[in-house]
Amino acid sequence: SSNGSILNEKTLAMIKPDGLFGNYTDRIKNVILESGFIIFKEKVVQLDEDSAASFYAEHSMRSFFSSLVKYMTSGPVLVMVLEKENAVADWRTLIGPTDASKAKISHPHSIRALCGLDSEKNCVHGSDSTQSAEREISFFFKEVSTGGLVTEHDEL
Ligand code: RTP
Ligand code: MG
Repeated sequence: SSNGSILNEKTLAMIKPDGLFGNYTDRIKNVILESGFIIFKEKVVQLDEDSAASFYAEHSMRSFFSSLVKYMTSGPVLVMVLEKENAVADWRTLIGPTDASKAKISHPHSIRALCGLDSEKNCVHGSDSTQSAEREISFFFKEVSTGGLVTEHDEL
């Protein structure tokens, strides 16, 4: 359906293990809601090695990959489907640059500046494109369609 595909764009947001351990969930959710997003779906998940590796498969050849998988499996994560006009780009702007230590200087009001530590432990994730958002939302929420409508699939 084309209904609301622009006005109701969706993105996948995640509070990573350091964000949950550090008790940043409420502060991050306040930023999300104050910025006009709707939290369409949310759940807490403990990733295992296979699922973390699969989620970040695009980085499987990078030197930091095994460290990234270890980090992402170090505790539970909170995954959220956020909905808003221009959700993908606007959430990426809110979280700030990947390296949280640099974010603290260049983007002091970003979420990564608030709760991140360095180039790995950066406390939040955001889809980097509408295509990634579609893949990542269905990775965690099989029942959500990114077309703006919810499709409930009958499981046989
Ligand atoms: P994310 O996918 O988590 O939203 O982060 P991003 O787009 O800003 O950065 P990306 O390049 O996709 O990297 C994914 C995650 O891998 C970890 N990382 N570690 N040690 C390093 O140099 C390094 N570089 C990236 C971070 O946790 C990053 O968010
Ligand atoms: Mg990324």
